[in-house]
Order: sequence, then C-alpha cells, then structure tokens
Amino acid sequence: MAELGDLSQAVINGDLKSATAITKELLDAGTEAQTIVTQGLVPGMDVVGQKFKNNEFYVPEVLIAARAMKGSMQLVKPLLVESGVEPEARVAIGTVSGDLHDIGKNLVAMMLEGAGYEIIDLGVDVSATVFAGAVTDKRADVIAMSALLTTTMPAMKDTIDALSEQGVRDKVKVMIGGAPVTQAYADEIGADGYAPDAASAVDKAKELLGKV
Ligand code: B1M
Repeated sequence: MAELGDLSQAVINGDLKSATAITKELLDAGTEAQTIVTQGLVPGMDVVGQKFKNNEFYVPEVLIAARAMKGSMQLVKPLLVESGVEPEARVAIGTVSGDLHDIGKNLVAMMLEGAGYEIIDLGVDVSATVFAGAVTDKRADVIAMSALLTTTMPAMKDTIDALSEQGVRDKVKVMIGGAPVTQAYADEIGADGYAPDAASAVDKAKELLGKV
C-alpha cells in the first residue's frame, strides 16, 4: 500500500512513472486530492528546493522533479477543482517586456506550483498592461516578474507604475528576480520582494502573503 511519503520521495527522485502510479493508488484508496498535494507533493518539492539551495541539486534535477510533480498534479487537479478547493494564492508570472529568457522564470513557476500556488503563466515579453490586467481579470494575488537583461530591468518599474495607474497596486504583491536583479533594485523601484533563486522565491511569496 503506497503512502504519502512514497509520493514525496518519487518527486524528489524525479520519478514520473512512480509519482503517477502512487497518486493513482492513493486516490483509489480514498485519499483526498488536497491531502495528496499538501502532504505528498509539497513536502517533496520542499526537499527539492532545499537541495537546490544547498547546491546538492542543479537545474536538471529540479526540472525532472517538477515533471514528476506535474504528472501527479494532472491527476489531482480536476478533483481539486470539483471539490472547490481554493489555491493558497494566485501568482501571475512572466518575463518582462523585451525579454525572451524563460528558463529561470519556468523554474520559479514550477517551485511555486509545487508549494500549492495557482500559476498564471503569462509567458515571455509580457507588457506592463498585461501584468496589470492579471490582477483585475485573473484575480492574481502576486505579480512575479523575471528579467535577465540589464536593458529590460526598467520594464519592472513600468509594470509597478501600470499597477498604480490602474488603481490596483495595493491589491497585489510584486516580486522580482533574475540574474541581474538585486534587492537594492527592488527597493529602488518599490517592489515588495526580491528572491535570488527559485527556492527562495517560494519563501519570499509565503512571506509576502503572510503565510510564515
Ligand atoms: Co541570453 N543573455 N541573450 N539567451 N542568456 C544572458 C542573460 C547573458 C548574461 C549572456 C552573456 O552575455 N554573458 C546576456 C545578458 C547581459 C546583460 O544584460 N547583463 C544575454 C544576452 C545579451 C542575450 C541576447 C541580447 C543575445 C543577443 O541576441 N545578442 C539575447 C536577448 C534575447 C531577448 O531576450 N530579447 C539573448 C538570447 C538568449 C537565448 C534565446 C539564446 C537563450 C534563452 C533561452 C530561454 O530562456 N528560453 C539565452 C540564454 C540561455 C542565456 C544564458 C546563457 C542562460 C540564462 C539561463 O537560462 N540561466 C545567460 C548567461 C548566463 O546566465 N550564464 C544569458 C539559467 C536559469 C536557471 O537562471 O534565469 O538566472 P536564471 O534564473 C534563476 C534566478 O535568476 C532566479 O531563479 C532562477 C533559478 O534559480 N530567478 C528568479 C529568475 N527569475 C526570477 C523571478 C523571481 C525570483 C527569482 O521572482 C519573480
């Protein structure tokens, strides 16, 4: 009989086949979809995040762990929707206008999804208007922006300005990151938070939403 800890371990191992098989077994045995997420997938991705922070895992290990997590999520998600379980929060994430780098942004999105957040992935080259629209149209609680070019960093400030212009700045937390971005830059443009890597982005989102 599979247990929730086995699912966490399958995620850590990046074992998609086991993760989906264990998820099916747990669901057949009557385990609640939400329990599978909170006590199986989230603890597994927590370990992955810690290992990434400690340089025990690198990008490929995180990607295969996230793939295993997503395989399980595909089975569980329809049941969560059916039972009306609200996500921890909604995060609208994207790479800013003029910037096409998305590897880091995708890692951050996967780690946040693994932590129980609903991800609204806006993609790359996202304009300030589209980011701001995600607050009104998609009820995003967090706007998460990634930039990899020094020339596109100012687009983060443009988004913050657009949020203010549309009167929604106080309805949303703004988080930024990406290789050239710093805490000092976040302070300068009035972002609520900065995270240097994908695992810290989860900690920062929790902190901003008052979940720690
Ligand atoms: Co480009 N590129 N690139 N590139 N590229 C860099 C960024 C660069 C540093 C290379 C260099 O010159 N040494 C340089 C930027 C220089 C600068 O501005 N300081 C550069 C350049 C110049 C360019 C072009 C202009 C090149 C050209 O055409 N002349 C061009 C621009 C295109 C555009 O965007 N408009 C370009 C294009 C490309 C490719 C398309 C070929 C490709 C991108 C493919 C893709 O993303 N789908 C690419 C790549 C791969 C890179 C490098 C090699 C790797 C970036 C990467 O994916 N890193 C990069 C050099 C390098 O970093 N060694 C380079 C791995 C990834 C996991 O890390 O994205 O930093 P990173 O994400 C981390 C953290 O930063 C953080 O968490 C992630 C995981 O820990 N993080 C967040 C990221 N977003 C976050 C958001 C958060 C919190 C944390 O909260 C919201």
